[in-house]
Amino acid sequence: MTVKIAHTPDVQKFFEQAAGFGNDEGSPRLKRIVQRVLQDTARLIEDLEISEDEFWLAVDYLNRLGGRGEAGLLVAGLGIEHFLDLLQDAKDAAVGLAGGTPRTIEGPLYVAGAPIAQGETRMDDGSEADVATPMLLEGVVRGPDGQPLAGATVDLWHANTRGTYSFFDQSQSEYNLRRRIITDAQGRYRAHSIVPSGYGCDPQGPTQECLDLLGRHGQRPAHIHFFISAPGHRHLTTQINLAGDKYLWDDFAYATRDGLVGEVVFREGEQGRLAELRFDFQLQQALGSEAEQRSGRPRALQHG
Ligand code: MBD
Ligand code: FE
Repeated sequence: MTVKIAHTPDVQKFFEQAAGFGNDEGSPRLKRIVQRVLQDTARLIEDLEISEDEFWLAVDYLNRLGGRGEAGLLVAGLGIEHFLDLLQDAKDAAVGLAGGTPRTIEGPLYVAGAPIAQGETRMDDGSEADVATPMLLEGVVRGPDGQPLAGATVDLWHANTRGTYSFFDQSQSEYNLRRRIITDAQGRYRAHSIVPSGYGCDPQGPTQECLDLLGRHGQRPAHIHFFISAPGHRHLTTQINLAGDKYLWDDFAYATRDGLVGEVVFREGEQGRLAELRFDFQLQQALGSEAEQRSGRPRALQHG
């Protein structure tokens, strides 16, 4: 026998009350969202006959997830961050907005305020010189009609050879492998860095704990993140995912997309093996000044 009460007027009224509908304070928007969360949670509990043990395990899980700062990692791993891209793509298609480099997820590991360089810069601090392959990463940022954009900001970040990111990995130097490069008069950016390794979720962390129960791994292919922006143009959040990586099309965060695969070419330089990666970006026109900005997602050192 299944007993259900979530749909009854009494319970609906109760959730409205809990969501603050009975007062004139607070945020109407948040009230609407919380009411919906309560309704949907109640329906989920009834429909899947969630036991008390399951419910309290989930509450404890959220505590542990937040305690480890992994909420942003879990939403990436469950594909919700990718869903936001699919939804924005569909909204764009519905109004005929197309063209340019595809967007893909930001991920949880951006840090604001990276050093700014004009045209060209080195990104690595040299600490992995004995194990890393040097990488020359360069390309052109173009506008909708293909003309190069001078003065565009290429804000890029990537992992080291162990797949970890500075700031979150406290053993790395400040802003290691994080830079903002302003494109030169020909729209070019050039970074001297190292070939990154793929990221893996902390095997001991709550995100991997969930993925284990889903029978999934928590690995990403080697990749490089980008925010690209220029006055009058639509902000682009994207990544280059590296061809040849075992996880290229088996990314736990579903970030790899057609048009975002980078081919690293290896050659023998004077100092040994050198990797070269060329990747151009194309921005759309901004339809309003809002479109020039990245999302308002809270980020590390955003207000620093
Ligand atoms: C990453 O480096 C990343 O890019 C994403 C999306 C999730 C976890 C780690
Ligand atoms: Fe990443």
